[in-house]
Amino acid sequence: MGETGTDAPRENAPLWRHATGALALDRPRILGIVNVTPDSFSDGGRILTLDDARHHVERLIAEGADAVDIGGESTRPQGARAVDAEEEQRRVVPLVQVVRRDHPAVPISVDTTKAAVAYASLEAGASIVNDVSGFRLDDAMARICGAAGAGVVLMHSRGDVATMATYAHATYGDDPMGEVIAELRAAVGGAQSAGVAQDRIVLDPGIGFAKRSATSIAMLSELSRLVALGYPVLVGASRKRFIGEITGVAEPSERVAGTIGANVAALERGARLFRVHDVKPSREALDVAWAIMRASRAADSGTGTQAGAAW
Ligand code: HH2
Repeated sequence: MGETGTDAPRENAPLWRHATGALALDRPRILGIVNVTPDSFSDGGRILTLDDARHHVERLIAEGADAVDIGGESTRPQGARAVDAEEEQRRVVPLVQVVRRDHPAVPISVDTTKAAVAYASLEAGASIVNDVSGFRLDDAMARICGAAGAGVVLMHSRGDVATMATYAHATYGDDPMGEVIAELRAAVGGAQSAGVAQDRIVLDPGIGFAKRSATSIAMLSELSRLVALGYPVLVGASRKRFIGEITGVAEPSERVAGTIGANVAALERGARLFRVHDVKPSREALDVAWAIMRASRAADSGTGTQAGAAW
């Protein structure tokens, strides 16, 4: 799967280093979502036991996930219920242990805003900490990730866990991407001064987090501005509300085609990491789009012209 040892990277491809190895970003990489929560917006309550979770992980990996992203606390738009660190650890850590044992080469990301959960997960073999607060909500997070050499996803959001996926803080001036970039730059500065190395950091514009649909669309359309900062970019558009508003598909689990549209547009603008629920169709779509992008690049270099996208 995604480990460099088993999957030789192209020369000069950026590497995302993390606590158990490195992921070569020489092609689109997929993080398959594992929500071990009773209340997630699109798939909450579907994984109730450790065995359910194991089977779900098996399926994501078989379908082509490069890593899995395990979350034990929902941020659902209709007001998430905050979970204490003990309960979140009880949901997440046993699964991290099992996946690490069954799939030693697969990077495990843990979706948490709490340093205690991150610490216990990294001890149990996790590779990456995906913090939807961009290290805003727990002062100890950056230090713990730095000390463990974890890969980190710094996602843009505003507010706390209960409000970050609502519109309570969705107020922007005439350049929302400029504001998101400024806030993510501050997150990067904080992470680096607490000891997180530059080559561990991935940025995420936070689709749907403190953003109305028009702002989420602007994040994707102007994604190359975020890519230009020089950090790998991850996009989490999967099944989200803006897709429902564009397509009229009310049921989140039926927003697969819309998700793919968003992800292919993001790939063309320089995103290399995609957090998705539906791995198989996403894998196929991203691989086809990537093959076309690479062929255009080869054709452009043959004629001496510059390819437009940064890859
Ligand atoms: N979105 C969600 C959760 N975690 N992490 C990153 N890096 N980027 C995202 O866009 C992102 C994320 C929300 O989606 P989901 O996990 O499906 O729902 P819930 O928060 O209700 O569990």
